[in-house]
Amino acid sequence: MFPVCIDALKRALYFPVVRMKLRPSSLALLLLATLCACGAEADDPALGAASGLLAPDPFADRVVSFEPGDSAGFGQDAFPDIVLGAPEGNGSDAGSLDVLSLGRGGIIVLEFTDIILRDGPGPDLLVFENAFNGWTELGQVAVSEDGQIWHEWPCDPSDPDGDDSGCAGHRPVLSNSDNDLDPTDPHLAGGDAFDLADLGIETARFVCITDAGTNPYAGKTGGFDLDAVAVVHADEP
Ligand SMILES: [Ca+2]
Ligand SMILES: [Ca+2]
Ligand SMILES: [Ca+2]
Repeated sequence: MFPVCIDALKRALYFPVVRMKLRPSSLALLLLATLCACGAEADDPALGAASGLLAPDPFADRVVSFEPGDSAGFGQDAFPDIVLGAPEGNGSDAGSLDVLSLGRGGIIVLEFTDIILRDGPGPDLLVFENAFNGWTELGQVAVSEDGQIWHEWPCDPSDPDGDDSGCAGHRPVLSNSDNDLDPTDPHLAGGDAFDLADLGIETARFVCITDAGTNPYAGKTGGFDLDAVAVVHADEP
């Protein structure tokens, strides 16, 4: 069970996710994010072909709920599209701007509507933050089949530089819509990989990411910065 994710979904029944209005003060940030995104999103057929999954696409389809924490704000002008679709990684030396900052303790729940995440050999889910050059902001990841019963990968954020914390947000993101790096290949795409077998479950449709609460928080870019999530193994419903 993962109570914060259950609570987030319950609250979403009363406060459904809506697109946020553009604020003039955020135009510059939106421009930066747009330039980085380069226009590829969930329904881009070319990207699907590159990933080996013609249809449906391998990325999150819907944001079920988002509860920003303190020092969130960045990326909200382009929400929810900014966390749907392909990752827009900038490699090991720069972080993507195509991200949504969760803020301190922020929680986001995503859903796959046209595919079902399933357990295959090795990693099954990739989570893309914008880590680079040892600059890490970690988040805890949980999944659910029905949005009620949650299974979380153990996450210890006390060692942000260690790769074995179990959290997301360690590894730089290499794949983007301008290169040929398959965003569903754990060996090529970058990002942090998660295996359903470690949780003892076979399928999932919902992904919940919670800022670890131990990251830098300032301005509007605080905490875990979510770029995208992608399936490695999936079935059609
Ligand atoms: Ca697996
Ligand atoms: Ca970051
Ligand atoms: Ca993104």
